[in-house]
Amino acid sequence: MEPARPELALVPRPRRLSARPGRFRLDTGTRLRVTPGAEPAADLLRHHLEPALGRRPEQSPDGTFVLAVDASLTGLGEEGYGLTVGPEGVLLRAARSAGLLRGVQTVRQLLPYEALSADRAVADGPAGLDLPGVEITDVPRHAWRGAMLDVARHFQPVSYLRRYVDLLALHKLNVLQLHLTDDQGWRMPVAAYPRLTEVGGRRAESMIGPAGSSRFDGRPHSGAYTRGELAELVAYAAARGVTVVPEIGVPGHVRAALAAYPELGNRPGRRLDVWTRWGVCPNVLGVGDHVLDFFRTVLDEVTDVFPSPYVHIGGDECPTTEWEHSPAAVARAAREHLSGPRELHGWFLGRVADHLVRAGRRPVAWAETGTTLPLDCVVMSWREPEHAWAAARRGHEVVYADHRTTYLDYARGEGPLEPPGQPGHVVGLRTVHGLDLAAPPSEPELAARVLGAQGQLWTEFVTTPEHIEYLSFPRLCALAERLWNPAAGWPGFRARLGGHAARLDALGVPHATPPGPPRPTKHPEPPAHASA
Ligand code: TNX
Repeated sequence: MEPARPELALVPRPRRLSARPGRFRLDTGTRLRVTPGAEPAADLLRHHLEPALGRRPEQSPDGTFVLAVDASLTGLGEEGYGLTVGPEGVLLRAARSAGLLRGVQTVRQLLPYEALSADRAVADGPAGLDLPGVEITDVPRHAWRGAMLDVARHFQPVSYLRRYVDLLALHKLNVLQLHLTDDQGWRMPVAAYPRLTEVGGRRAESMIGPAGSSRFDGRPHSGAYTRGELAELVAYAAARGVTVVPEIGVPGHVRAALAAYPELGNRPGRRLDVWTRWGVCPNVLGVGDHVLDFFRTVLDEVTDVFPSPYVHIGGDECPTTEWEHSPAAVARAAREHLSGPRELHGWFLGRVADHLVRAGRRPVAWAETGTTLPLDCVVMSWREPEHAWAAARRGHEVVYADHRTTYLDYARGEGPLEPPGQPGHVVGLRTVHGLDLAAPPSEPELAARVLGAQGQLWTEFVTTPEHIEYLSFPRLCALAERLWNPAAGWPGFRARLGGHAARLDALGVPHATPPGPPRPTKHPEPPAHASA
């Protein structure tokens, strides 16, 4: 049953929810009672309540709004929580502090919509800041509920990434994969190799239109993060229960790195520019020991900055033609007892994956088929749903990222107002909501290897925050719901989205407004490479 009261139209829908009589009035006198372990959630709640209340709620041992971590609570797992709201008080409980962070987002959604817009205090207005009486017990179905943002094709500053993290957290999404490197740009600072961002962080211009077009915009595009900015983003996301998973792609999609350090390539004397086209670039990494050492150093910096247990190493779309024509690569393949240079792809990824495993991390890679990646890798399957199951059958853990259901760079619909985007499929809201992670009926044991799923926002055609948000919402609402509570059906989701749209409006998310023509991109100065 879908709740009849609009303020109970939560997205994602909680596992169990029942309305209770009465309401709790939050006002400037409301005090929080915070038990040990609940401080991070209390900080987040204070941060979100402050604009609407006009002041930060205080803490007191006899506060009526209780946030409690209670390790003896069973059945709630890492991220589950219980929430009881009645006229006398609020009790938010979880077995782990991550569960409380999810509960705080439920509290935010239960508040009057206008409380979400940070620009005015609403507590003293006629409507006050009421929470409807409710009893919720909520547990997510899947542990990996992600969104990938490609900041390599078009750079976005950390100030914007913080807002994106906030929007993910509101929907209880818990992974932001940052696609930091690609043919068209390198955004991750590496102290040992400053040219990666100095040279690899800027391209002369960008292709207009899809891969294979012949027109270019004539405008340089650049940007890179500082180490301090990334560390701060990681902390900001962690305070919201969001893990930032960095992606450094190898051995293909590396043209920006080749432009910065030609010795990484298969023809070290050749000078390449940072790619200005879209599509699959023929240039890939060489397979000498110095290339592996270079990327080990890069990954050491990455693991220093990003505490995420998972580190993505790319692995997609790697043409092997250069290796087939390179005597050094052919010799390497023979030395490694491979059947030929084509197998260097899996071999290269295996060396890089080993390095991460030794550093205590889990490598993640895009599946080209699901059957060729090193077994240590978590497999992100994007081409065919069947690849997810092929990988799971081999024993991989899997994150489902099928392009037909989760690619947010594809158009939302056929309408004439849809902005130009990646040609290919239309991924409508209902398609995303149709995401189905059920294991094949004859192999139920595979279900346990599916960590979850992720939406992908590739940004070849996406230059502005407005465009990012138009493509992300409400499709990420649908993804979040399927991953949190797959039992909730389409009609109920549609109905609840009506109310939820008012929350997105209050937050200024242009979920219904196609973005206008792209504005000229800014050209920030190259970043300082000092670490923070
Ligand atoms: C394929 S999916 C890619 C990306 C493109 C995307 C465009 C994947 C692992 N590689 O490099 O941006 O298609 O939809």
